[in-house]
Amino acid sequence: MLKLKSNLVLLGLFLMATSIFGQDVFISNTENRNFTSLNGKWKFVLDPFQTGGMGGMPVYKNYQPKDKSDRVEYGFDNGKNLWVPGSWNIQYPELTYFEGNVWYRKTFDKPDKTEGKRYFVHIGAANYKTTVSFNGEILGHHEGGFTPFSFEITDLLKEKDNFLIIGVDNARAADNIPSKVSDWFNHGGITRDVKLIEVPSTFINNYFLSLDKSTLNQKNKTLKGKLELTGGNRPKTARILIPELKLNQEFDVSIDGTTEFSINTKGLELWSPKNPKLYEVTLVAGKDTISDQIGFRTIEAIGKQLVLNGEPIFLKGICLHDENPLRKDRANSIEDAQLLLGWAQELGCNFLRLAHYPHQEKIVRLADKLGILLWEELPLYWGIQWDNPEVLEKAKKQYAEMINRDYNRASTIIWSIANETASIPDRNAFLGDLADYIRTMDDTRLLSAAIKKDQELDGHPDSVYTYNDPLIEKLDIISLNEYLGWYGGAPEETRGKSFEFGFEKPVIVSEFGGGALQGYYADKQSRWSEEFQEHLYKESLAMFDKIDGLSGMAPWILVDFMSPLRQLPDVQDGWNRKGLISEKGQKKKAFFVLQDYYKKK
Ligand code: GCB
Repeated sequence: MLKLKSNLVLLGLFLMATSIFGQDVFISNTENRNFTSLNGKWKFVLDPFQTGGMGGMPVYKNYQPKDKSDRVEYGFDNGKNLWVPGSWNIQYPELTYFEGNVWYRKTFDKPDKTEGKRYFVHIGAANYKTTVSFNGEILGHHEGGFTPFSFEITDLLKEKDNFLIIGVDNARAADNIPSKVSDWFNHGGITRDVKLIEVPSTFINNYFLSLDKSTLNQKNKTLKGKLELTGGNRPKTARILIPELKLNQEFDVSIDGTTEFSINTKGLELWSPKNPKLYEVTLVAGKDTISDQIGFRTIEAIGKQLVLNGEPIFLKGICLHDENPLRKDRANSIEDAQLLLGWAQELGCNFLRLAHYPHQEKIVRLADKLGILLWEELPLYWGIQWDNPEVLEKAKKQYAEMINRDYNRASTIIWSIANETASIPDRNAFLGDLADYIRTMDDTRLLSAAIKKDQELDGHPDSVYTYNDPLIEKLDIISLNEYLGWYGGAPEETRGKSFEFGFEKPVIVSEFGGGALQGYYADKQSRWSEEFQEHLYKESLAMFDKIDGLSGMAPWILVDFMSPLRQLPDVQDGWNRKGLISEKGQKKKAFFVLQDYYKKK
């Protein structure tokens, strides 16, 4: 017994270790690289008590009994499969509410022609804590359920029977991001694509291209860029090609692997919702070549106006979760992205708030193609441990992963740093620090946070709503979540209200709304009826429309979404019903109210 216990403690310590073999290199634009998909069926072993080993044996070692007398108390071979990418909760009824650890295993042979190549396992997202091992060695760990990461396996790759074992733990914890309680389903597992990426020994792991703001009004605009190279033997020069602009320019590579450059363009067309112009851009460094489709634009907050490419713009938006309600799974394919963006376009949107965590990269890329502006955020949501410096470090790391992934997407114009967080000194310090950090990484977007008035839960006594959260000082846009008419008060009470802000900044209504069960028709006073929601939308839009400096809206929310917090029988049944579309894809009456408002805007 004692032996077993100490083995488990050792195992725990070992699992805590940082990367041993794997190099945790951030690799962007994986879709346009050479890769083998590792999606599909993976064998799994359930580990509800998160021990990492059964019978004292680490699961990642993939032990098999040597002979008939040997004791091994787990086994992948005769076990069941989980589909990757996908939430485990929807794949077996007994996993519906499972929160704990699951070990996934995939076996594969060495790809052909590996000479001079490096191999990385890239995971689009796994919720929430991940341990990645390969051929019995721990490569490293990752925390955060929505951002990508990769580990190198080059030195461990064998001709035959390689095994990749990934432990994913979705247990909620107070020091996680999000923290213990959130209003969405805690889909566990490897929820996005897994790829085996092949690159030359020295390769371009990331690059950052944008329009130099100061040249917006010039005829010949400048692009600024940064290139990151990984590996020894760096080339002395690299090259950028944009054939449509007749551009083929060489620049010097600096010794540390990170190179900054700028290039002059002639006749550059700007990206905008009306003209989502993307250029084919190719970067070449040594033996590596990578291509991407990139748009160029500027976004600014000037006084109370939001200004895109020098022109004021109104954001006709809606909030969205990264879930396909028809499959009850995390969205993880281009078809899922098309479904959601198709609905948003039908509503008349030019803007989406991707709530409350980084959505799949495919939706961001599709928004680039369709000309839909985006707000992206991390789940810095209810109950975050603001006084915990480790949580701040996690937030910075996850933010860096999101920026590294989406920096080159013209559609993303806003990074939001928090949702509905009370203004207390620890929170202000935490978010202030995070805002400064984000600005050091990216000066091509605006910062915001969804602010909520503290007194909302006590009803809505004031006729003038004043927003003076000190956090706004750090932000470019004031965004507010306001549920008058749903949480406290009746929809008609919106009539006497007005808004005041202690800051000269553009305003976005980042949430408002109310629940309705699609197909339940009654009078407009009846909660949960489509008429109630319709009435609430009419009243709320009239109230918000009067805001001086109103630059956009993103009501809550496009589609009903899964949430364990919502258990009202026959109405919610595990779904947050504030969608304008039901989980079966049927539009509610309020959909048309918003559609009409956007048509006239
Ligand atoms: C909010 C939250 C959102 C919830 C929503 C609601 O303020 O930001 O995550 O789902 O309200 O439905 O109550």
